[in-house]
Amino acid sequence: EKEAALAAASTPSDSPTIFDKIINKEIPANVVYEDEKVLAFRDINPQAPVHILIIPKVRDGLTRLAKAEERHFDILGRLLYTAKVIAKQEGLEEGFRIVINDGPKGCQSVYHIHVHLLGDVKWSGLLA
Ligand code: DGP
Repeated sequence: EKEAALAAASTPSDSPTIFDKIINKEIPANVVYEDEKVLAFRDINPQAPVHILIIPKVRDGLTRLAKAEERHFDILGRLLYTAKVIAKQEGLEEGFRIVINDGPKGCQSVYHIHVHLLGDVKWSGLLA
């Protein structure tokens, strides 16, 4: 599992990602939540019965959590708050898992920060 996740990780980059195409509706996604700042959609390769990605609509330098600065405090809070809202919407009353992968050694593959919301998780390991 860990080796597969590390193999999927890619080199950090400031280039636009596939998530911009989802934000701009150039490619389809199963959107579960949207407001003016945040978009959330189902992961194309789900690791749990509920697996949703929550992203800022404007990346503003947040390719990864390691790039966070004070100006990002609001959006970082919104991403987590939105995870809670969606968890309720998805009926995850008994709990859920939040994951943020950072960088090549943190299994990150898409360099537009995103929060993974996982529900009905069966596996108890650390990786999604
Ligand atoms: P990470 O490894 O933390 O960078 O997670 C990136 C996730 O993005 C991974 O779980 C698969 C998902 N993903 C990649 N491309 C697409 C896509 O085009 N659509 C959707 N819905 N998810 C995608």
